[in-house]
Amino acid sequence: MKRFKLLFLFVVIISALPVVAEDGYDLWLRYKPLEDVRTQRSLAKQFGTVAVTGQSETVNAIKQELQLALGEMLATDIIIDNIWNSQSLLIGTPASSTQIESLGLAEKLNNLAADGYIIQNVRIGRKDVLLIASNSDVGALYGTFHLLRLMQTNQELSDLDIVETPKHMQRILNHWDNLDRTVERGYAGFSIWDWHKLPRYIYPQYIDYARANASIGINGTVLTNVNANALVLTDEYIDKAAALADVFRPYGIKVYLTARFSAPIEIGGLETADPLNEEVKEFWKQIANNIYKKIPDFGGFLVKADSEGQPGPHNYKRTHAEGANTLAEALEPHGGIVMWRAFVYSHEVPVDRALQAYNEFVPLDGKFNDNVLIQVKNGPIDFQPREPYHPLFGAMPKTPLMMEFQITQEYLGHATHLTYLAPLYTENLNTDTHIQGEGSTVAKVLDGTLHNYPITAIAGVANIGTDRNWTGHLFGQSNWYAFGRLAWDNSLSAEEIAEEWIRMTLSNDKSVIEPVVEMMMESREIGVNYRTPIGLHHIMAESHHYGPGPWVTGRRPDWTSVYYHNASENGVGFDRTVNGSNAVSQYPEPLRSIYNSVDDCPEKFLLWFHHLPWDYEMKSGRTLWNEMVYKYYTGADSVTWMQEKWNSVEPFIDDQRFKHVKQLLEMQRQDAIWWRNSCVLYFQQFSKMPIPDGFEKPENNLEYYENKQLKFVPGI
Ligand code: GCW
Repeated sequence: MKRFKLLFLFVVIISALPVVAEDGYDLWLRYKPLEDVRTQRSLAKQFGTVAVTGQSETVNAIKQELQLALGEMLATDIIIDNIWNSQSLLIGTPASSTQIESLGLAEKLNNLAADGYIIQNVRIGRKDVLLIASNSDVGALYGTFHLLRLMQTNQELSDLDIVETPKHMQRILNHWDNLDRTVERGYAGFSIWDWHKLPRYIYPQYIDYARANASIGINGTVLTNVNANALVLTDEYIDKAAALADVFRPYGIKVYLTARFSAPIEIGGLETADPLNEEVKEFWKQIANNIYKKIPDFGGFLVKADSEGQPGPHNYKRTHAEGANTLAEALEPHGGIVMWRAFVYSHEVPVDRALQAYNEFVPLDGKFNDNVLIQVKNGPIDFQPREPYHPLFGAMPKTPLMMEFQITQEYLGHATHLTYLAPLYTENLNTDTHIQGEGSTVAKVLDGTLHNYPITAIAGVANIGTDRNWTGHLFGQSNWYAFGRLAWDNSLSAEEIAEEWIRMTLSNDKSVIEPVVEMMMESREIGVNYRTPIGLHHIMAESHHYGPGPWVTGRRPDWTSVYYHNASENGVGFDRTVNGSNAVSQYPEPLRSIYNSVDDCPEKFLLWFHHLPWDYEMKSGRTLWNEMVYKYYTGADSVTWMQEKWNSVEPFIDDQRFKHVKQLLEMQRQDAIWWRNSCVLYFQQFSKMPIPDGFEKPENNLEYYENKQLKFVPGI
């Protein structure tokens, strides 16, 4: 009884202690001591000794993670053995453990894709054992992280029968990092790759980067910007990339590089980069040989060609297929792949930019070598707060298409605004293309279900930098996390991922989970509403893309806002119907007809596909103008609602992270009003209609907003 009282007192004291300050460096791998003391004790007994079978660097990584994680969460020393010796936790492969082999799991494991795993309660002899098994050590590492996640999120560990298999073979981060350590569209400091000090100096951060990625199943990283520098293909830089590859290898992560198409000229001393030229082909083979000598498991090349000034095969009147295949041939003997981007559009081509990638690539279906994937952005323009899905998905059955999502928030408030992107990702992945009847989602194109792609892949443009918390905004971490989780399992919901992340990153307390899930789940729609409601797009400020810029005009129409919103006294919106640019024709039926019809088109895409008069009647009964005003105002007001949600968690989390987010939310509120006022005043010139009663009037005039120029915005 006395002991019980003491324990009770202890618990009270512990919970009354202030929450310790955290700087966010640990991401979702914080491994806090389990709050429930009883569970902690019993798990300490169960997992105090562990068997991790096998011998490899990956097995060592598993052991290190367990030492750290179990040690912290269970507040005890952890003893890890190489062989099973009646421990209650067994991790390994049938090849490394006779016990695992004898459990008859071969069929189950063989049915999984590479690096899939199972977590099961089994009996070995008379012993109840929690088993994590895979056919590969990396799979066992993934399973280990899964178990740790279950513990971090307070899940029950009995009766487990978990079977996990990744939905995409390659799950890749794209770093738009330059060799001088600036990061294009990077808002979290400089590049974490210190090219100058590599290969001799390895930061501990590189290992933590690998751990974080492995914990969510990411298995590839493109180290360099798609606006590429050919230098990275020289021996000096290959050595540097090789040093990173060595750090990442135990965590199952392959290194990729961007290949500048004109490299044969720039570093090869040739006069041409024509992909059909024999010397050029030889150059690429030589580069590939050099790389594989130093990085035997090198993943391959990512290429941006004939796009925004990057050189490409068009310079030599060759097709994208001819360009990609030359690189693919060089990589093929080594097992590498080419990820060739479909983000191409030309200012010389006078057609709607949204049409160009499809027009360029669909005729090339079937013409790419087997180790080429086409990497397609989620929407046909460019990572806008909302876009319909890219019509290439589903239109190239003979060519593996991979997704490119943007994790960094180029158009969604950089590292200043809180925007949880999983709702954007899932909206896109779950869109039904109907190409093979109902249920033909974009996700099923990507994961190979529909066209049986021999390679499947998904990429996300990273938001990582040297900031102590990696992503600038604490909630930027949730986007990295969500990308990885969806890359592994495209059937997860944005909400369940949010909850997982909150539990691991902030707290398991429902006073935190509930308001923060709500806030995260609404945040993207709120961001759409105060920037580009009802299908508006590309109306942000020039070059840095942070603030509003509906007034942007310029020499190159497809880089201006006026081209995209097309506002005049007659109305607003981009006519992409059959009477306009006919972009609708690139979508399969019934989507083509749905998008083409002003009545059927979802209102979230209305001004993407239609040009409509200001008094057009919306489903709400409001005029288009009033609806637009309503969206801008509710969007901006909702940031205050987010602030209230966040304020409510103050008692439950540490001061440092609380204040960090609180300050950023206040900036976001002010910026949202800036967006709202700018856009409403700008469009009002054309609608000539009043801001309806009940909405406060903008405090400044349009001229004020047009003159508001930010200087030195990072990430350009
Ligand atoms: O979104 C645009 C960006 C460019 C980027 C380009 C691309 C890397 O504004 O900064 O360049 O897309 O995806 O290639």
